[in-house]
Amino acid sequence: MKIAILKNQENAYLFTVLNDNKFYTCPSISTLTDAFHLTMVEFRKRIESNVGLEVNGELIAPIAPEIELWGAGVTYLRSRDARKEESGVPDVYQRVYEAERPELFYKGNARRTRGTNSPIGIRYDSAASVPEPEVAIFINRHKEIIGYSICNDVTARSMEGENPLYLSQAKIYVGSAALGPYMLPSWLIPSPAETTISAKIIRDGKSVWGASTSLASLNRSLSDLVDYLFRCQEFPDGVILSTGTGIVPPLEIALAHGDIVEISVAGIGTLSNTVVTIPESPL
Ligand code: DO4
Ligand code: MG
Repeated sequence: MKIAILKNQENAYLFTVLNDNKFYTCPSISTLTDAFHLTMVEFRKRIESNVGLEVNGELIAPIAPEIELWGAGVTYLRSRDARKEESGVPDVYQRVYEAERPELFYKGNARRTRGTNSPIGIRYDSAASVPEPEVAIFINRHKEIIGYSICNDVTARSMEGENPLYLSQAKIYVGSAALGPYMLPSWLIPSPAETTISAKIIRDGKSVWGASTSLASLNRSLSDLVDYLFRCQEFPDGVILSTGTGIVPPLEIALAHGDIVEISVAGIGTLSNTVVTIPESPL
């Protein structure tokens, strides 16, 4: 069982339960925001017992207008080491990796987040950009993790490498976040070691880079990340947190216009997005 958000022919967004490759409405939950208002026990009861009509539509990112997307950073050794290699100030990454307080940053909202099969962006003014394949956790308003999905925290690598104070520009621009294709209810997630994360970049039909890791290599506990995220913050409609990348391409690999990025997480599925260059004035 997985949760999917579909856009139907009337352009309505439907909260659906995916079972045996078929999508069903859930009569007592209309939106992801509704789900984030329920306790986990109530959410589970409703999606397990209250399956409605079979429906179809286009898969869109599992997020809603009221829900923010945040990111955690330098939570895997690989992220720390890759950032130290490219940065003029490697010390900040070493220090945050070892610190009690994690790095947390705002990444976007529903308008900024692309679903599977929608294009993701690379900035025209960044010499190198990379995908960041991450597990995203869905946290309800009661601070409970109700589900897991896949996030691509696309990053303008050379911009962040030039100066970490450019982080917001490197992380938040048109097409810099992708999420989906589904949310796996948290009680169905495999063990951390079995929650493998793999990614590849496909160019002209051929894989030009690929790597994998697992959630077991995350250097922090999920509950610790959630605790820090909720410090001095209100999330009355819940929040999605991308937990950081354990996969970073080597310096000679950068995304190019037309590439396809595929990220697969065991138990959840594959998030696939084509890369487009974002010009200076996208509109
Ligand atoms: O420190 C900058 C961001 C780190 C990040 O996004 C990650 O480690 O995934
Ligand atoms: Mg990241």
